Amino acid sequence: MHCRSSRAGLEIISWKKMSGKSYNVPPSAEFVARVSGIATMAKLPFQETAEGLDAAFIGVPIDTGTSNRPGARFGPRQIRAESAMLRPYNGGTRAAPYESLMVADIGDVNVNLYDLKDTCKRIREAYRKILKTGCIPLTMGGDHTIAYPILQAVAERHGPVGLVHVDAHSDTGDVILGEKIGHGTPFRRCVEEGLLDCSRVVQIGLRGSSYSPDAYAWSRAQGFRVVQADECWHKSLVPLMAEVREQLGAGPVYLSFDIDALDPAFAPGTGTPEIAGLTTIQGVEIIRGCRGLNIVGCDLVEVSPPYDATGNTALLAANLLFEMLCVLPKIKYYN
Ligand SMILES: [Mn+2]
Repeated sequence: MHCRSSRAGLEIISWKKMSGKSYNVPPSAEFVARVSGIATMAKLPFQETAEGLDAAFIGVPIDTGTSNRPGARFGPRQIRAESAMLRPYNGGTRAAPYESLMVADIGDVNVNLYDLKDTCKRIREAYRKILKTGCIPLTMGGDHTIAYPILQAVAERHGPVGLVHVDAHSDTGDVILGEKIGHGTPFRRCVEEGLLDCSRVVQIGLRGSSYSPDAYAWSRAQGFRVVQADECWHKSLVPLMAEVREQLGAGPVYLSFDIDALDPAFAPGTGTPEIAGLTTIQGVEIIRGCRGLNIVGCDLVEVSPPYDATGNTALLAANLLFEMLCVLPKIKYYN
């Protein structure tokens, strides 16, 4: 290892590898104090644009689409703070993301907290620019509204995409309080606009009380596979993910992970919690089970730090985002 950082700032740290390429690598806490420096995701360097990157962490700090507890606008900041614990290798899968891809934190979309529709426009335009460079965005939300404009930009580049949607809610509502745009409607809007390849969509973790006896009928009618949380209880999700990989095939896939898919015992800091959810282990199994898919973008949404008294929800989110990075195409594994 070669470490060029002499102070606790944000100098680019790089390892030269046998391939002759060098990549951004977070500084090791053996040499640079974990708590030092400006908070970026995983203590990666910050850069202004996605130029030259294979993957980028980006924040979308809004909660103006939220129907219940607000606070997700603080999600990206808190996830970055808790991400200081992340080390460069995946101890479970032996993935080596920073020997495979050039990754940085490219900051936040400049959202309009007073106008959700304008925010959606700003998100779409920001992601158009990111995707044009060939970079894969790993997004820190923000409430789930953001998946809609992100998927507009993603589908513009890749065509209709497959979707792995992990969530307590289907987010396929039509209108809420007279509004088409909100955190309960993004995937309805995506279907209407042809952004999804509906036979390659799976929703995992859905649960909770509902407004009708079959709350997920609309999803199923579109061709989505719906895996309710009840079907996941007490089980490993490794077999499920083998089926998901078969269903989604080789085409482009977007991964959208709402932290409320997990039980509030694990992730209390969120806007619309539902009991009897997935475990942390199942969440990791889902993401690791996406290895081999042609992932073109990921998000982790709905972390609400004001309801996250221990910081554990944001810590969990940071780790899930790292797991997402570890299953992107072309990642090197030491096994
Ligand atoms: Mn959601």
